[in-house]
Amino acid sequence: MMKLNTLVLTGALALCMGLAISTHALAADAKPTPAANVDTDGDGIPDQAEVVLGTDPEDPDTDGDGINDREDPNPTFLENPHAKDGAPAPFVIVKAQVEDNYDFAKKKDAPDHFELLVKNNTPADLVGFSLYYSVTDVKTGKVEAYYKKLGQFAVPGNKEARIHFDTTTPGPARATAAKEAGHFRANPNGSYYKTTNAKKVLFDFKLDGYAPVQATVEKAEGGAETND
Ligand SMILES: [Ca+2]
Ligand SMILES: [Ca+2]
Ligand SMILES: [Ca+2]
Ligand SMILES: [Ca+2]
Repeated sequence: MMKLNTLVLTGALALCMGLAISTHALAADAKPTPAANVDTDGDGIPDQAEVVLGTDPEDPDTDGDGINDREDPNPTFLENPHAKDGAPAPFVIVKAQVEDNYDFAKKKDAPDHFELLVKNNTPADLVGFSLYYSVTDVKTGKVEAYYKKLGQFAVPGNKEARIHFDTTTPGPARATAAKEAGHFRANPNGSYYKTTNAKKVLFDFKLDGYAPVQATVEKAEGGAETND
């Protein structure tokens, strides 16, 4: 079974790499593309092939399951790793948004992205969150899922905090955006950004040692990748 998966993956990769190379060859006459064979994240898949595969060229493990994109039989899916039980969470999800977002810091509309508003119900700061989320394409039934540990992201005692999954820009702009508190990277080649079909999004948000808290939200057809 592993061998079959590997063969299938290798075939898909060869196809994608072939597409990337032929695209480059066509473009080469008009304008050389020096970045054609660049593998920014070092996972063994060139950036251009990652676009075709639907994986993230700036993340060697797009779905966060610990398996490198090149070795992962399904690089944009994993089962939910969160334990279902545990003590009641000391926070609530106030709001889950997938479109019509508003950047409160910059006081203007932001491009559609995932966003959670979380409220800490205790006086102590909370740190140690992880998020599992799935995106189901209502039209095709295809499901993508991702897992992220949110590192030092903190929700201050008795306060609210926003978490944005909107860092999809490449290169230096990404590095700048990643430094903003509460902003995390999302797969720029995932279905959320690449198709305008309606989506169902499930968030499973967990603080270490506690039961997860879930929220679901539906994204209407159309509107992907554009500002409100
Ligand atoms: Ca790569
Ligand atoms: Ca990658
Ligand atoms: Ca993976
Ligand atoms: Ca996977």
